Amino acid sequence: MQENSSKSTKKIVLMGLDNSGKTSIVLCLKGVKNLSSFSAITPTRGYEINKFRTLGSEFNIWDFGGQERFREEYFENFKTHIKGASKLIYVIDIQDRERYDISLEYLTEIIKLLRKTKFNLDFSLFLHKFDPDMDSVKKEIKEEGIQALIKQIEDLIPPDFLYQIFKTSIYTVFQKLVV
Ligand SMILES: Nc1nc2c(ncn2[C@@H]2O[C@H](COP(=O)(O)OP(=O)(O)O)[C@@H](O)[C@H]2O)c(=O)[nH]1
Ligand SMILES: [Mg+2]
Repeated sequence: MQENSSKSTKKIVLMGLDNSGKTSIVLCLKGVKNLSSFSAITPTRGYEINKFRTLGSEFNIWDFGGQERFREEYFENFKTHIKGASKLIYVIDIQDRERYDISLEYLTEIIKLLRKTKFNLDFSLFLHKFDPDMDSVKKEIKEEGIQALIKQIEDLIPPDFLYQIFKTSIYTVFQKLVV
C-alpha cells in the first residue's frame, strides 16, 4: 500500500496487542465524539491506514491490529511498515493484567527492531484504559500494579533509548503524564 508522502503529512504508527485500544485512540484523535462509534469498531485485521487533518497538519495513522497471527508479518516487514513515520506509539491495556507479559514481549521485539533500523522517530508508550471512573481503593491497587508495570518497562528498555510514557483513556482527553 502506498502512503501519501507529501512533506506536511505526518505518519504515526500505532502498535500493541489486539484489544488494547488502538482503533479507539485513532477515533479520539480524529475527534469522533459519538461514543456509539466505539462499540461499532471491529478488530483490525492486518493493519489499516487512517487519514485525517487537524491543526493544519495531515496525518496518516497506521493502526496495526496486533492479533497474534499478524505479528510475525509486522516483524518481517518492520522496516517497510515504519518507513517515513515520525512517531511510533505502543499501546498497553493496563486493565488486561493477564497479558502484560505478552505485551512486554511484543514491546521488546519492537524495540529490538527499532534499534536495528536506526530510523529517527519519536517513541511513546500509552498506558491505556487509565479510566477516570475508579474509586480511590481500586485506584490505589491499580496504581501499584501500574508502578510495577512501569518498572518492568524501564528494565526492558535500554538506557540510551528515548521514550515517553503517557497514561491515557478514551474517557478523558489524553493526559500527558511523564513518568
Ligand atoms: N475502559 C476503556 N475501554 C477502552 C478504552 N479504549 C478502548 N477501549 C475498549 O477496548 C476494546 C478494544 O478497543 P479497540 O480500539 O478495538 O482495540 P484495538 O484492537 O487495539 O484496535 C473496545 O471494546 C473499546 O471500547 C479506554 O480508554 N478505556
Ligand atoms: Mg483495531
